[in-house]
Amino acid sequence: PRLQQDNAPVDMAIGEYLQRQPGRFPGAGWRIEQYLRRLLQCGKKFREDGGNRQLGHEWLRRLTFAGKHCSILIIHYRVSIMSEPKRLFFALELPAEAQRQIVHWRAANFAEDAGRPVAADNLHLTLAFLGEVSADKQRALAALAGRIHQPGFTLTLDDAGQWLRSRVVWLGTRRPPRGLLQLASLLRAQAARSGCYQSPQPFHPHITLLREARHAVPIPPPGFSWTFAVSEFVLYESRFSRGRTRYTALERYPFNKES
Ligand code: 3AM
Repeated sequence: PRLQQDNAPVDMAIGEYLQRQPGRFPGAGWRIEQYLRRLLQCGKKFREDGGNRQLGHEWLRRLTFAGKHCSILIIHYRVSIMSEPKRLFFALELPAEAQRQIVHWRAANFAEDAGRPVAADNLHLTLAFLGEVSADKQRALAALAGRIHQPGFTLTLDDAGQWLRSRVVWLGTRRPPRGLLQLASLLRAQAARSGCYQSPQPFHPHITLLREARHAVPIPPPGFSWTFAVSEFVLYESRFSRGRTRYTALERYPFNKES
């Protein structure tokens, strides 16, 4: 086999494998894990070094070994991920500039001990929470979402508050656009019909800013506002790993351009 400087697909599969919690594969799993870690390091060094021959040969030797002995494990791992239920929700993403400004505003207006701040790139407006969803159900829900046709809308975030019961401080809108309410209501109805439990509480569009806000915190007086155009909604996966929640966009659904 030829030495290739770019072996991204292999690195990606191994990287993903290593991200999983240790102990998923009993027996020789941890040995293979150590081996793969060294393999990744070796490939990284080889690339950084601009193709040093000796490193390259070591990497190739390790890759060949991994190819023989680890590919079955990696395939098992991939299949197990694909068939695991995922925690999903539909939401609106915030433009990067709005995220930046909101995080800045939050830092200036809330005490550090007010609650646990949601990371900037995790800020979102939930439309429908789906819960743990199998691959089949995900396909069905994604197909239904893909059939939604509606024009985009403009969202103004000019309201804030706290829910003591769920311990969150949120940012919202005083006049929710009709398009937003329609979209959430449709996604929730589709979710409910597909067997995803939907909370009976009315939809209150909000962006969670702080979690674990146990005590009442002073809410900044009106006067703040962010306005942006919303041109799509997103299906997100929520994963908890290494002590933090990560949201990954799985599919994007652009609104109709015209109107
Ligand atoms: O947009 P926020 O942060 O309010 O609270 C969870 C988060 O909403 C909510 O779904 C969003 C993405 O995780 N969520 C989590 N579990 C839920 C549940 N059982 C839930 N919403 C309703 N029911």
